[in-house]
Amino acid sequence: MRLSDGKRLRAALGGLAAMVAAGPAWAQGVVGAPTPWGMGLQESGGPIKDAIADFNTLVFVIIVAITIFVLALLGWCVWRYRAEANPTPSTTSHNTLLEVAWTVVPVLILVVIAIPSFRLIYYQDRTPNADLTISVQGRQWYWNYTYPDHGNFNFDSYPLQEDQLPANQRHLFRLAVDNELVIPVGANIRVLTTGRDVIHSFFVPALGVQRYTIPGRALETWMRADREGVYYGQCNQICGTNHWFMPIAVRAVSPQEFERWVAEARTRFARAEDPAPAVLAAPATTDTVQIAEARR
Ligand SMILES: [Cu+2]
Repeated sequence: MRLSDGKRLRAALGGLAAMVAAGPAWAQGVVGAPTPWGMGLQESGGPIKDAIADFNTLVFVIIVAITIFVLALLGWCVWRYRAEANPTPSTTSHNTLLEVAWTVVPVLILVVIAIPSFRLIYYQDRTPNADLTISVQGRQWYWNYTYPDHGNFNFDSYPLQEDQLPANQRHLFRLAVDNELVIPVGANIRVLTTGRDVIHSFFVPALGVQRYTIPGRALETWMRADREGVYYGQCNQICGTNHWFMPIAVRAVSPQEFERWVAEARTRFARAEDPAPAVLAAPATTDTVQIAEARR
């Protein structure tokens, strides 16, 4: 009996350890999402975010070092040159060596920041070897995704209302959508962005991707997810009344699962060629929820 109790305890502890290692149940499968009281950057899901995180660390170290140095210098001046210890104030107004130093040193620090900064800008700008292309269109107030390499099917992606989410996923309100943008894990995705009405911005922090979606203009960027899971983002260019409710969900799956999804999606979204229903032309004051529901 005791042995079986011990076994049960061990099994429970093992289960608990596995749960802790895997994160809370609601977060399983989720890789990129904001966390309560999160202070740092979101966990990285791919190479661009890794590069951004590295750059962030470099700049953070420099900032902390400068802050400590200035604070120490200030403290030393206050102490060393206080009136009590220094009754006759110095009348020094120039010091060539000091002036050269405090000009050259900041320039060097800026160069140290600028080189990796420019390298990062060009790295995230576009990929020279894209495995597939996805077109993203921002609309008031939802997203539309097209897969030109897979028969050009396209579909809309609307936010889910709070009561549409399972009870243990309510915290994903304002992040979860009905139709996620599905990508194969490990693939370099060329992302082309356009806008239909006003300027929006496609932003998925854990993948380190952000690009404006501008009407009448196609912009390019890229992303890659190295881990399977869901990466959440939001429109981050103020675009009207419902800007706050324009989430993005990117689901990274295995290449095999992606092929299966494509085959199914091509059938499911075959109606994509249909003209948009008239309800979309409703005035901006119409509740987007109603528009979203009418569209479904
Ligand atoms: Cu917006």
